[in-house]
Amino acid sequence: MPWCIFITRRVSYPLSDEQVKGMLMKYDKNRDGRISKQQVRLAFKEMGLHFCRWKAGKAARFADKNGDGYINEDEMSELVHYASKWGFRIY
Ligand SMILES: [Ca+2]
Repeated sequence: MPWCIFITRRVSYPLSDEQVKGMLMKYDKNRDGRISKQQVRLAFKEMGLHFCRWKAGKAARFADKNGDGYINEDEMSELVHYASKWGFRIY
């Protein structure tokens, strides 16, 4: 089954895993080194990527290895890896 994904804005510059993580970490407003699943969705949306809600939730659950409801820096690596499988190109 194809991923339900809408690319609304062209990302015209190459992004490394670290840059994507950096963009996600901007949403870590209280700087505790982790972001909520809701913030992950917001981050991808502002990067020009829209996922159907349950798909984004599935990705966040996949990445949230310790099940605390937040994505920390280690788990973010999983998320970036998972995102690349959606056809979100990371150079
Ligand atoms: Ca977690």
